[in-house]
Amino acid sequence: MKEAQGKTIYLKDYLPPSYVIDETHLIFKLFEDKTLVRSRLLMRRNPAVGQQGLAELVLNGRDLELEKVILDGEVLDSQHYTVSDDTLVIPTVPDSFILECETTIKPQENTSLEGLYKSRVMFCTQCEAEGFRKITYYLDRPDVLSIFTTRIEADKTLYPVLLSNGNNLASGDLEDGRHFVTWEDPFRKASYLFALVAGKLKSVEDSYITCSGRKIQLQIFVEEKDLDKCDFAITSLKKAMKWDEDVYGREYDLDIFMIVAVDDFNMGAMENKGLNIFNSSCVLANPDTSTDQAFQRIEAIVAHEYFHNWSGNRVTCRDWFQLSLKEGFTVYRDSEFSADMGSRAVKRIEDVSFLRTVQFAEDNGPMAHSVRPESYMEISNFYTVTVYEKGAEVVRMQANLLGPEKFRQATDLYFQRFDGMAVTTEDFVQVMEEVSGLDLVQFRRWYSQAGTPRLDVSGKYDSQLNTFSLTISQSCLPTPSQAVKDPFYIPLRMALLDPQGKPISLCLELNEKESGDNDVSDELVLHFSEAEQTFVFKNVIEQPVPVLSRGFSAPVKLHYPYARDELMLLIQHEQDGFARWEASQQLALQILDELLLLHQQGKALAVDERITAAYASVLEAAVSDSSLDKAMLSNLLLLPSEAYLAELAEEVDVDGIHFVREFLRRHLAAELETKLLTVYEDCRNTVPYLFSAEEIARRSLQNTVLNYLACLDKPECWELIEKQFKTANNMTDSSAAIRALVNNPSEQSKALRDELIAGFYETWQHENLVVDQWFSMQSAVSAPDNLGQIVSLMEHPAFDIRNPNKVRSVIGAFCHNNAVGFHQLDGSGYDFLADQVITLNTLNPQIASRLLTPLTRWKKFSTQRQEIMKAALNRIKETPDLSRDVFEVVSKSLQ
Ligand code: B3K
Ligand code: ZN
Repeated sequence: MKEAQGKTIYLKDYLPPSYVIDETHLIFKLFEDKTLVRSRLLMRRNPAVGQQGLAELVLNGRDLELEKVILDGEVLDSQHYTVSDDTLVIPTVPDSFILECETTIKPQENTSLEGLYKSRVMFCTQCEAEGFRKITYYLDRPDVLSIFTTRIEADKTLYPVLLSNGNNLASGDLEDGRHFVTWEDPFRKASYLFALVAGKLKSVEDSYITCSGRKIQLQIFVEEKDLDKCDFAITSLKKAMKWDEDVYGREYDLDIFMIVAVDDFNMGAMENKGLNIFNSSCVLANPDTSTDQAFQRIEAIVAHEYFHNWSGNRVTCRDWFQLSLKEGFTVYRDSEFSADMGSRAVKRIEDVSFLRTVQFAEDNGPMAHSVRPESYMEISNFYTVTVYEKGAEVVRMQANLLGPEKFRQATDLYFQRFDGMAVTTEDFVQVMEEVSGLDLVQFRRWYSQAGTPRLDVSGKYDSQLNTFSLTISQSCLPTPSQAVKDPFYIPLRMALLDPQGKPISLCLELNEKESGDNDVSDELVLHFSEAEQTFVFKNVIEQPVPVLSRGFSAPVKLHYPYARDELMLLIQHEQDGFARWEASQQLALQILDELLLLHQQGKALAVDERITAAYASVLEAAVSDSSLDKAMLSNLLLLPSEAYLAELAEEVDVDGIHFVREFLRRHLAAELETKLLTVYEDCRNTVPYLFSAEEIARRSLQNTVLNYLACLDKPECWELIEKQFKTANNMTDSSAAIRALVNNPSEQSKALRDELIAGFYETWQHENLVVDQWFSMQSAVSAPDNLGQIVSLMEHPAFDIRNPNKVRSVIGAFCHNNAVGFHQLDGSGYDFLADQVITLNTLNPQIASRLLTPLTRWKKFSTQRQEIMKAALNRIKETPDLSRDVFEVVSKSLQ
């Protein structure tokens, strides 16, 4: 193990920088074998630290060949500085000075996709979090803000387009067929927001007039073949710009906003100032090649990156422990934007499903950390669902506590007070407190304590006193380095329904300490903050049914012993879309649990037909009332996913979960066949594709129903599927036809699936992003012997282990989403993943480390599986030259 590999960085050790960089001037000379980087930094001692700071200058740098260091015009002799793997140290510098460095880097050999690298024919950068240090020596930390100018020189034929942040200052021709462009970004920014792109790119252009009447030029740069897939992203960008003006009063600042699509990219996109770089899968779309889900994802990600211009770029993080300051807040902002663009209730359902499946599992695993982590070895490992999605829930709770007006006042103050600064989550909460007058002392535990709180709730109706008492207790399991948790403050937006499903006027008996809003209304927020509390409602004349968390008002696990008839009542009558859906999930969960127990005991499976009745009424409503939101209805028909069932289980019975869930799907399909067919016919439509909330909802319901019909194993249903595939005028419908067949083991289903999959490739082999979908459909096939298929997909000419999208669509889709295939008892899936992680460890540590997640969850499985999973982890751990990324995850998960 290298020394740097196991080094832990702690939040408590944070020190402000000893030096600041007022100006950063960069010159890049791009060549086919190397790039020369010359930096000129105008630096001085940090006045906020004064002489107390370190006198020596320590710059970060990695994988750089240092050619020359010049201090105030004098070339430094090598005895006046020291270079290590990670730093350049100059022991003595004046209080104010100009430092120039010349370095050589090899973007062509950079497979980590961090720093400056080559993606196919173009140069591009990814600097967050610590990639800038792979470009030049620098104070590569988010609290060092500088004005950047960047000159790029390159061959004019190969790289006619040269881009960086800010405004184009100058351009011109050079000798030998080369040219240059100089960019200046007038806004001070941290190095993680630096970007450079060079390539033979074409652009789609548009403009946007801001609320103050300024005209902003909008450009999306792509390879020529993708010019037909930019319109949607441009439209999304304009919607996001308008929304941020309307909802947050935020106007764009530069005169130009550029997006570049890149094929090789480690994540979704990056908010570099004025020059966002996107994974091509998160920006390129047209109806022929993209599903509704892909469109919605693009709309959300374009908005997310755009929103970062204020929540991230203008106001940034003091250190990387504060990452959720920008990410949690920006996810909250983008989810509200999406809610406003489409169906609010459905967006909430989707977000909560994701949170509960993925984030709750993270909270329960070896990498569990708080929204503001205390320590890390490799910061790239902390771009997590906890920092992003749970962080967004924590902002949402504050927004709800303050209410819309106060929250807007608070965000206005936050942006105004901290504009151009690097701040902390504490600064954010303080502003919320200052504006609202609320005491958020206990609330802050959401930032500092890891783990998902569990709430056990019981209800007691007293028909003599006409009271209903809710007793709630909270607990939270230990997480690494946090054995004991203090109670969280948990807001519960709740209601009580009478036996007819009507909300009751709530009158809460207040104790010595006020613990709830006292206004009489149908709904109130319980302020639950102690280990255990009882809330008593007066004037309740009949036994009520409680609704405990409308809109999922806090990220907790709620346990209430609902009787099934109570759930049926909520499914029929509850007015909050999320809570209604939640009741249907609870009903399905109870029934699936019961089936699993019967299956494990070797008994015959019998289904409680109340679920069939509930689904029947949803299907009837779909036909009888065209005003209902079909996306909501589609969600009401979805059984909890295998991944969520696994998350909820003490010990995951992989095959049992798959078996009973499929059994229930088939049972519902058989019982509801006629109704399903009616809804399918009702939803089928051959009008030209339209991306609208209503049309997306229609297709969603149609394809959910098709999924059930596919379970019936009937020739008529195969015909339907084949017909949908062949006549579809959009990717949503044609790929849904294939996906309807992935879980069906029957021979006819397999034969049809193979035929459609072959046809799909035939049609789309020239479209890189569609080929990714083609890969992932096959990786999702839930068959015990699917690993062989995965191995052969990796030999397909279109597969490339250096391309993260390909890795995700084959290896990721199999190991993360195909439990039955991955968790084979012979350990073949685990060995396969270990092999891939070991290969990727050298090529791309970030991707290697992310892929590892399913193995780290070994504690959730049977002892037999645990042993083989641990053996695979140990094999990875023994690999020489393990990257810091993989080392951190593998060592923490074996502790
Ligand atoms: N801020 C980037 C993520 C960078 C990830 C670095 N490993 C994208 C985003 O959250 O918008
Ligand atoms: Zn972000």
